[in-house]
Amino acid sequence: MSLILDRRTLVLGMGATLAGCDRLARHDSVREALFSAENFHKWAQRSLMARDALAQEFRPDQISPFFRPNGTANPNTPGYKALWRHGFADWRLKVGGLVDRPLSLSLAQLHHLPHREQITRHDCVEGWSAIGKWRGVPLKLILDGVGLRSDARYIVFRCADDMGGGRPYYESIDLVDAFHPQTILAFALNDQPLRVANGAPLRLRVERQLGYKHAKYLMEIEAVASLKEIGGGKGGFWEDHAGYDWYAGI
Ligand SMILES: Nc1nc2c(c(=O)[nH]1)N[C@H]1C(S)=C(S)[C@@H](COP(=O)(O)O)O[C@H]1N2
Ligand SMILES: [Mo]
Repeated sequence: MSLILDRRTLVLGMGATLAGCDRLARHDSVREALFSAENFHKWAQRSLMARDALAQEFRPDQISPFFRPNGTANPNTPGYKALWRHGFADWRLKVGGLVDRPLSLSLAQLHHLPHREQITRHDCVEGWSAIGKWRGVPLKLILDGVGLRSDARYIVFRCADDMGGGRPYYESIDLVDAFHPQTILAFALNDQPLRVANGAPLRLRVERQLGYKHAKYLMEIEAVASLKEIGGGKGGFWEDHAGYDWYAGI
């Protein structure tokens, strides 16, 4: 299938491709890979949209009066409480892994980098949505700054909240989403510094994916070649513990 003109052509083209693959698809594992909902979803979304297509942005009058917190609403660990008590002046975002120049960034340093502002809708897998205005630093700026090595394939986010047994929340995205213009490290919601409930002092916004990908309480960003060694190997806390899809495109 070369040129994708519209949904109809896409479906027709796909039929032909799959018919050609019929012999191959008789093998169970190949069939599973070809037809798994997750792979299809990811492939279809990537094929139908330009890779840098923007998520919808909204008008200021559409902002939800209250941005409901979900998941951890306060990490409440001794370490986090100490950071909070000092207004996050001692907090640092570590950026490392497969990069040329690892970094440690303070909130003040992040405030001095170029910002992006976007009014977007957050969709939680549990069935609620909220529109909020986010301000933060494009992740691309940080990744360009540290210099990704050529073997880096994913960006992993580690958070301050303890999900049990000392395991922090974590998430990961691929480089397409990492360099997407609306992927930002947000420190403000609706013109206020991020509240603890919404992920203070810094959280990820990755606007074309569901809520659980938007890691709150960021502590560390790591560039990796594979997700196999991260947590249970599926790339995120809920992916590992509840079977959520790693690619949660909306
Ligand atoms: N560190 C951390 N990040 C997290 C979560 C969490 O529990 N801990 N919950 C996720 C889920 S399921 C959602 S819907 C959003 C909720 O963001 P909000 O609290 O700002 O509404 O954060 C996501 N990021
Ligand atoms: Mo969620």
